[in-house]
Amino acid sequence: MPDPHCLFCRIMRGELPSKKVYEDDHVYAFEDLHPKAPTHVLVIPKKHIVGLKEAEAADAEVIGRCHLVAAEIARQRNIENGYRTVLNVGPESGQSVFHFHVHLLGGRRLTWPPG
Ligand code: DGP
Repeated sequence: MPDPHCLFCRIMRGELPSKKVYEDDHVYAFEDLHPKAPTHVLVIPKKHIVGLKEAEAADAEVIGRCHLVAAEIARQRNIENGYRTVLNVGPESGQSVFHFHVHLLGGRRLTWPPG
């Protein structure tokens, strides 16, 4: 069920503006408001899932779909020489929005390990 108060549910429903990159029946992708790389896209399931640690077995398919959408966006943007998909899990990792999202970061050299 969508959460009426969730920021990303509201973005996905078009109640708040976003720069849409991709949409299908299960997944929505949009430009991050505060990009950390030339490509910084957020890929979210339309189902409200709080985060990876709250995900259930039934969410496996849509979590996989989110990653495959990220890979397709990277292909279209010609950043396949090096990009990163990131899940921040829990407040101490930097998760600030509690609707599962894959960060797709690329278009510049990425350092390892992330901070
Ligand atoms: P995280 O810190 O992993 O929970 O990532 C949340 C991301 O969401 C962060 O990179 C900034 C982005 N963000 C927060 N609010 C908005 C918004 O209103 N619109 C868009 N496009 N991105 C947002």
